[in-house]
Amino acid sequence: MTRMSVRPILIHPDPRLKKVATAVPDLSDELRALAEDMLETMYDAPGIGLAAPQVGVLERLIVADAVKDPDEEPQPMVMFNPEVILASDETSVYEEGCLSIPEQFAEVTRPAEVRVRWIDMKGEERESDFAGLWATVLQHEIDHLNGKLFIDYLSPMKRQMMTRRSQKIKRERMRA
Ligand code: K1U
Ligand code: ZN
Repeated sequence: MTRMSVRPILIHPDPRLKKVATAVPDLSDELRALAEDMLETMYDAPGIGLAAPQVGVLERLIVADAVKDPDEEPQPMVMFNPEVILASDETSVYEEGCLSIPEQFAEVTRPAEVRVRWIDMKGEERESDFAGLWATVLQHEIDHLNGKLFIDYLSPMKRQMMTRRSQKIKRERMRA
């Protein structure tokens, strides 16, 4: 068995975070190992989601675990080629964060419920409905696969402010 590892997370601005990721044609041991590394990276951060472009891999793969309560059983999810196939008219507002835009949060409005179709770790097609934090996180992660960040939903002025702050944090982390 190969050992899982924590991978470095790209910090905005980075051109790789603005690209559209490519669909995964077939599952391979390499892709499954990437998924395991991404789960390890997400839990280590800590975060409740992570998309492959955030670790510099431009393929359509996301991981998530929206169980925030440490007393509850973790629910790691791995999704290859995830797609929102149905979204509710009803919306919800959540104060989102992003591991690629550290230490910054802003309210984003999204559909409250979504139906997602994806390929699981066994290579099987799955479909399920998600609500609450799960719906928010999965939409945020699928946006990453399309080169979209949560700050793209904000006003140009707020987006510029958060980009500058992220750039400063990125420089400080590179010097450290
Ligand atoms: O995609 C990412 O950058 C991960 C991001 C996911 C996300 C959070 C909130 C709303 C939408 C999407 C994060 O995980 S940021 C960190 C975070 O929210 C968190 C960290 C530890 C415990 C609980 C939450
Ligand atoms: Zn993010």
